[in-house]
Formats: sequence, C-alpha cells, structure tokens
Amino acid sequence: MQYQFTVEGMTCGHCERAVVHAVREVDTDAVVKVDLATKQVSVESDKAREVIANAITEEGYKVAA
Ligand SMILES: [Cu+2]
Repeated sequence: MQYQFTVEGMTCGHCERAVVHAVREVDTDAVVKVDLATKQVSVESDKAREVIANAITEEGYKVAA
C-alpha cells in the first residue's frame, strides 16, 4: 500500500532519519520518503495505515488527520 502523511514537527535531517527509522521499526521493508519542505512523508508498506501513523506519533511527531 502507498500512504501519504502530513507530519508536523520535522525540522532537519535528524527528524527525517528519526521518522524513517520509526517506520522501519514496524516494517523493515517499508519504502519511506520524506520531504521536509512540504512536511510530506510517503510510505510504501504492507502494514495498516494506523500502524505506520502510530509509529511516527510515538517517535514524537504529529501526523495531521
Ligand atoms: Cu530535527
């Protein structure tokens, strides 16, 4: 599945890596792309959307509804 998230609170490369890492923790095969400027995170994963969103939230970033 291909998911698109708007994620608040990412400001730098560290945040980007933290988000990618958080997603990979729930799905090691996930393909994650982060665009800091537009706050967009696209994820290709077999996991449910909520599982990915929760992983990002637990890392300390806000997923817009
Ligand atoms: Cu940062």
